Amino acid sequence: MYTNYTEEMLESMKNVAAKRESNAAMEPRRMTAEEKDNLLAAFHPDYKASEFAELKIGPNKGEKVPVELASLLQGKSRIEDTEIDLSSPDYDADVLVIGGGGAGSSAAIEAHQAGAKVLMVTKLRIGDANTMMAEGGIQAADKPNDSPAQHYLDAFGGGHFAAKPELLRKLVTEAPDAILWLNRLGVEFDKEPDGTMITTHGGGTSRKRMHAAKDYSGAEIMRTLRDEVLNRGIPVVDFTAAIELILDRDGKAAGAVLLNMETKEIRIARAKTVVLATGGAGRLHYQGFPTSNHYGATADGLVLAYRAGAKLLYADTLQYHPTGAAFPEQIYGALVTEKVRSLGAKLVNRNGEVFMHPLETRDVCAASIIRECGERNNGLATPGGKGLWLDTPMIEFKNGAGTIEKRIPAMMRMFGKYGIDIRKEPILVYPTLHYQNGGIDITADGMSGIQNLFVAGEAVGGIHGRNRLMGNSLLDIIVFGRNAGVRAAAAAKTASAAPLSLEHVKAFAAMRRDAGLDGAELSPRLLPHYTHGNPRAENVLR
Ligand code: MEZ
Repeated sequence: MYTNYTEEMLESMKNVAAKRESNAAMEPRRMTAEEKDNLLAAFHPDYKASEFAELKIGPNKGEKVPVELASLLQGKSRIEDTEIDLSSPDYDADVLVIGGGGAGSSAAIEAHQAGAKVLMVTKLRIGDANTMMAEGGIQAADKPNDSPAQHYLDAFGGGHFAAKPELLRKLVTEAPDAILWLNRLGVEFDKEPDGTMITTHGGGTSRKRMHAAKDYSGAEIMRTLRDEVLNRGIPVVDFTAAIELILDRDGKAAGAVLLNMETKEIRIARAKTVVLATGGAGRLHYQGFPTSNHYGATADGLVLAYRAGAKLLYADTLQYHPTGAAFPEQIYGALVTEKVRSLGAKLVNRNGEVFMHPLETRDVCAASIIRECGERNNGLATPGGKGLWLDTPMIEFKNGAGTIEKRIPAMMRMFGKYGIDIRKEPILVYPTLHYQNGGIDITADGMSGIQNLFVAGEAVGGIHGRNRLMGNSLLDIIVFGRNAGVRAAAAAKTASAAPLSLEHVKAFAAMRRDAGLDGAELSPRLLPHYTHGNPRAENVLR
């Protein structure tokens, strides 16, 4: 047993153990739509008006986004005071892919498959991305009792009916093929001895359609995609961030200004088309939340695209994963996969009481935990704040000994490192910043408002509406990553070769001055402040 539990935790664990049997047997009721609406309005961080600021310039002028994001979107370009020579680019490609995660890799593979000369640039290394950190699985309606239409209804409702229908339709209809593609590339999905895919529920799903590789599904997918990119010989320039997009004189995307993260040298990449796959924003720590995200998740793509004139959609909505690790403090904010609840663990307060259905959608579940720990004062103090129990021993109580080691070994290991045996002890959890629901507005062909600028993965807004269901992100990086690669390669065939330009950067700087936005915040941020801009700072490369 972990030795640093507080007295309060030890006492409370006795309540949890005493009620485990009766809690395991009960089926908590689902909240009504009205209860959910009231709960969200009162407790979900997206509704905390003081944490949002109105944009004063740019395509979304007048709309509200988190204060940290507003500051970056309206920030000062890293090249504002530098003369950039565009006359002899360092790299030339048909398709420039910015970002080395799952979406960028899928795009690179498909563009290469279509015959394009592809170049991938990535701020850290290929695979240092949120894809690698995804755990619980990827959704696809490929079982006889399910259908893409059913998948659509679940995701549309879960996203508060705000998803762009054409994007969500594409997501769910192309999901079965995404699984086949990954399977063919070599992803080791969990299967029955006869080869049938094992599928489970996630929050808000009406059918079991979560395909997983134990609880390291993202790492398994990323491993496979990375191998494919490297085996194809696609050039990958790592430790190299895009710090501005380059347009051509006609306003079409035509490359990027790059920064070597180690030497700080500037490089120029010219391309016929660009795929932006820069991921999310967890490392901006909105509202002071910890995060389950990779160190590179600093919303760079949103900044670059916004400055170049692309519109954002739902940039005011974030996902707080209900179960971040709240204790011990060494793993504060790390993801405790929803699969733990899919396998039967319930959320329990300090008195050992089940206070909600464990598979409500994420926004509802997170808000409910925040209420339980806050207004209702039924949480426990942790070094980082508060938390309440996720009763993991209930999994084996319901499904038999050995289930945890077989189905969620990464969770067992993460807590086991600190002497916590999740088969015997419940774990403390609290919401952690997990996902950027909003992002760059795209059409179903993956193109942003800027011609020849394609976007894929977490940098896109609108696929999921205002809340995303578990497993639909690993899915969207594949569906929209592949799509962006195919479309970008096709568009590259007819792209004209107009001269390169950074006039939009100058124009944006002028807008900032006119709006009195003279703050010195340099953007994109590239890495969180606490790494001091050093990609080799401790833990950044894990
Ligand atoms: O889609 C996700 O965010 C996911 C699968 C997370 C998890 O809980 O494992």
